[in-house]
Amino acid sequence: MRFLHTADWQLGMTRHFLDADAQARFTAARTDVIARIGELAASEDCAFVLVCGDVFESNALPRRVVARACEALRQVPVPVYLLPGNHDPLDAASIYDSPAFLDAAPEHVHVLRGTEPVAVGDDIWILPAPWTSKHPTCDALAPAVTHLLPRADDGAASGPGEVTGAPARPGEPGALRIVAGHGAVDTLSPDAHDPSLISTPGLRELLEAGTISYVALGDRHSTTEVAPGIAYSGAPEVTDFIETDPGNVLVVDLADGRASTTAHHVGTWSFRDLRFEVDDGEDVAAMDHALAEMPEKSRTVLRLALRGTLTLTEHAQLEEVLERHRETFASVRVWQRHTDVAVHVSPGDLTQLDVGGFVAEAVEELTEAAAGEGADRDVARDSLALLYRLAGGGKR
Ligand SMILES: [Mn+2]
Repeated sequence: MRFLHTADWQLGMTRHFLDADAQARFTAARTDVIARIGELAASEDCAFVLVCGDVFESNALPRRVVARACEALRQVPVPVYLLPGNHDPLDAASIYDSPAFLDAAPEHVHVLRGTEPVAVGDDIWILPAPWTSKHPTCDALAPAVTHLLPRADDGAASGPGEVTGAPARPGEPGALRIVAGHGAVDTLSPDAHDPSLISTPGLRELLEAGTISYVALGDRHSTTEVAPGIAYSGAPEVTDFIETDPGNVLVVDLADGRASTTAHHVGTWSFRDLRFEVDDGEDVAAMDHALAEMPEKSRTVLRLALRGTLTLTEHAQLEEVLERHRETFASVRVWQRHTDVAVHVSPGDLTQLDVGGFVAEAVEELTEAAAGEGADRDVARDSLALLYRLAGGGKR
């Protein structure tokens, strides 16, 4: 038995560093990846697609985001199970209860609204743990795992028709049971006081005993194996710089009750942190070349850490290079916290500045301050760099 595990679609996500044009492409990419997931599910012979939370960026999104998501879901040729996560919890304002969703959701798309086991095949069960608020007060998986705790009449199996009453272990002893959850796990979270933290030792025991076959998780946007049989699929399209391995979905094989996963890259966007040492014009030209060589610029977001010392002329060249690449990349930002480019004034810089009168006097004063150690040194350097650009210096 095979299925496709994904999560954290974060449909409708906005990023402050994208301009309107890039944001529109980013938004479209998050929807377009759904069709590729559908194609992969078909080509890999997956029985269904399981989305482990944060399908939507929030419960309050423009109607068109939901409409386009439903339209994309329509193209997925297998059943799709959506688990509400912390971004789209099943609370009073749930997006899954909005007319936009209810009117447009295709019939083969199912929202995992409760913690009762859901039969998804011949003795194959999903044990869902949907979020019902943004701040759960207990282990996010506890409500689903309750069904697996030993019972007084342990050994008696219940059938598909009997799961709506008191919690019971679903299916025959050999049933395939997949836990679907969302949230941080104890072994990876730095916040030990988070009440929703998912405890892994119990899950590992259930896996080893064969009571469950796989724990499908969402929340962590990088593909991560927590332990054998417990995994985060990661987000199918990147959402942040901190992610180490985003853009994947997992095809999960369940054979003999054990799971094996294969990651497939489906993402089209990338967020890159780059560092450059810039100490002269050649360094700036090398950076220019490195950026020019990068592929898929319209879907690449850059954050640059720059270090070095440049003359006014070279600094103007740097600014020109950055501005030019901003035309083709989705975003090019200088990461101020990790950037330290000192600008100094060389005699050559000033001979290029064709200014006279009071401007020349100001340049002289600023040059003195820029060369000194006073508190106004940086302001003087920035002012000179600006003046230099405004006066048309450094044009090639
Ligand atoms: Mn998420």
